[in-house]
Amino acid sequence: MKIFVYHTPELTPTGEIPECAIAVDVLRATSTIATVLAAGGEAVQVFSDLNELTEVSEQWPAQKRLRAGERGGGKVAGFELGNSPLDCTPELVEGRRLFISTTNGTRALKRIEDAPIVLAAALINRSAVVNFLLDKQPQSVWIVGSGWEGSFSLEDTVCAGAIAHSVWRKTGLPLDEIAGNDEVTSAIALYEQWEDNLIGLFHQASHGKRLLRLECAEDLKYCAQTDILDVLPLQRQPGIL
Ligand code: 3SL
Repeated sequence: MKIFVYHTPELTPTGEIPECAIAVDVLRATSTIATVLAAGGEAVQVFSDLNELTEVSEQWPAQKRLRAGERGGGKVAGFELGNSPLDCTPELVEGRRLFISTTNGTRALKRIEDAPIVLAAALINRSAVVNFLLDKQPQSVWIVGSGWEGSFSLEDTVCAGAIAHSVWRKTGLPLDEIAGNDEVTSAIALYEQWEDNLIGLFHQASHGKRLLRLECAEDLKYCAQTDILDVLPLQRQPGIL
């Protein structure tokens, strides 16, 4: 298995797809997706465009759907939810489909949706993703950070490093047999530096600071936890996990 890390969807190679592609948006889209599925959500359907989300979700029974929209960290007017995983309680989401569009995370998922295997990963479900990789042994794996509007993000890179580090340690292979590009080695180094203080890293991160200004400190704490949900958000058809 060769792992490649790309810091943003824009940095992924064009004209090729890996056997397995993993979208990461720790703050907060993939943390929210994992939470919804762990809480019994029927599925999560992702959209880049808010109007398309509204049109498609209207064809779904009202009592069986939830609409989540985030732009600039805030909730989109008229939607039931923004993008806080803490709002996604079993009481609210069980048996319902979440239709969601966020600034960066859902764009990353849309970018990789043509890969044969597509996953959504966050720190909270890291081990479920790693166990899947070790079991299926895909030849090529892309871990794609969502970043923020095309730029690098610490929180997505540290999660990519957490996944790659765990695969590396569990296989016992030399790092250069696992690392497909230099970004993998640097993501692992970032993870090794911060693994005992991920919340501290989030407080350094520009998007972490943005969310703190929006009074989302509890979201940061929740998303900084590792391996708390045994859930594998696996795409069943393009855009639907
Ligand atoms: O960019 C995104 O997709 C979001 O996850 C951003 S936020 O954490 O909801 O602000």
